[in-house]
Parts: sequence; structure tokens; C-alpha cells
Amino acid sequence: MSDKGMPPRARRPLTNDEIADLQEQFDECDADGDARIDFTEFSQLLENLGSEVPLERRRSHFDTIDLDHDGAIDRAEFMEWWRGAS
Ligand SMILES: [Ca+2]
Ligand SMILES: [Ca+2]
Repeated sequence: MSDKGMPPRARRPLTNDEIADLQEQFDECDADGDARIDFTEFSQLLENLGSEVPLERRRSHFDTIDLDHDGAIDRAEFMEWWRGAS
């Protein structure tokens, strides 16, 4: 009997490819190029993903991702969200 000991969605470091991918996503999302995703840009991202999330859920989602609550998602927060997203 073997115990693999690995949960199916274990957190792991991102590969360079994934990081490059995320940075691309981030830049696409960051419409005004200030290296931060504000709520408007985030809303747009959700729409681009085809997600029909009601406005109040977007807001709470946004607040969850915005770890330091400065009103915008920076790259680190974006990646953290992506890694933790289920
Ligand atoms: Ca921006
Ligand atoms: Ca933030």
C-alpha cells in the first residue's frame, strides 16, 4: 500500500511559463497600464472570461483578492489569487 500524500490541488510554485502567462493576462487586464488592476478593470476581466458574476459578488471577490486593501490588485496579489483559485 502506498500513501502518495499529495492532495490533488496542492499549492506549488508557479513555473516560469505560468508566470509569463499570468503577467500577460495581467497586462491585458490592466487597461490603463498603471501596473494595478482596479475594480473597473477587474470587472472587465470577469466579463472577458465570460463570467456572469453579479456586481455585489464581484465586489466581495475583488476585496478578497486585494490582500492589502489598497483598492487595486497588484501583480503579486493577482498571482496569489490565481494560485489559490479553485
Ligand atoms: Ca490599471
Ligand atoms: Ca492591493
